[in-house]
Amino acid sequence: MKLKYILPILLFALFLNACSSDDDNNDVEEINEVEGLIQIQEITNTTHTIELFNKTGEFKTGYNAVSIRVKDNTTNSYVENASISWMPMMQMPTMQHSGPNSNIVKEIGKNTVYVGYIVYQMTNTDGSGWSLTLNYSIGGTSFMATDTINVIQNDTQNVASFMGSDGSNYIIAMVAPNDPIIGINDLKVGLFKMESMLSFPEVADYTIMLDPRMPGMGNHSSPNNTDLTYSLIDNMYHSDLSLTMTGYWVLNMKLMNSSDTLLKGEDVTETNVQSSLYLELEF
Ligand SMILES: [Cu+2]
Repeated sequence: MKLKYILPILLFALFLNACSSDDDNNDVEEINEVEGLIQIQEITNTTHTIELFNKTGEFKTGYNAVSIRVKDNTTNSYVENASISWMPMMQMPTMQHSGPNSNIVKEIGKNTVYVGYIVYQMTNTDGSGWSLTLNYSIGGTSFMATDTINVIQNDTQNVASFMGSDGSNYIIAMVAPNDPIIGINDLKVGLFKMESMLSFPEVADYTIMLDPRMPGMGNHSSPNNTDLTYSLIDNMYHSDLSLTMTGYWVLNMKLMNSSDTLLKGEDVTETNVQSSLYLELEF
């Protein structure tokens, strides 16, 4: 075959090859947008499968960050333009109640993943009691999916419900650190007011005084802790938490409202070894 025939064939082959490799790179479905996460559960209805993920694959009492995908049951593709809300509910013997939960937003930089959080303030010993309802709309059409969920009791007290001296009920939940270190940790805590059985808004501009202690070692404290203050950036409370060694710590707290009135908690003294408001941590 003469060169003038071979050259066009070669070029055409190169062109085809370039096209097909381009196609591979642009295939969004090939990118795993939930890499590093474990599926907790799927909640399905006739049209969609709602996939729930987090780092452990389990709901536990306390603060739970949740990643969500919505799969179209007909096309098996993930919905990119859903607007989603949710309502966790716990059925108790004589009443039902929800818990603190965030709005659900599209995760920045992702096409198919939506994120939010739920705080479960309690659960039954067998993990039963809670259900999760998702209301969502896609292109103006509304859908609903609901199912029971399993919520396991966390080993340590990472969430607490209490009544303040103002007569209001509050929920406090530890958000971070997830992996504590010896040294200064970024402590992050959510504070919510129980306005009703269904409404638990974030509380702004209070102060939470912090006194971490090790009950197993003479109730010693640690240096360079700071009190928790409110941040408008994430609507959570932040402070420096100093942990001088591994083991079991009690984070004693005192909650002050925005006019510095004590709502809950006491100083730790020789005679009062623990505040009535505390969270626990073990590492
Ligand atoms: Cu309950």
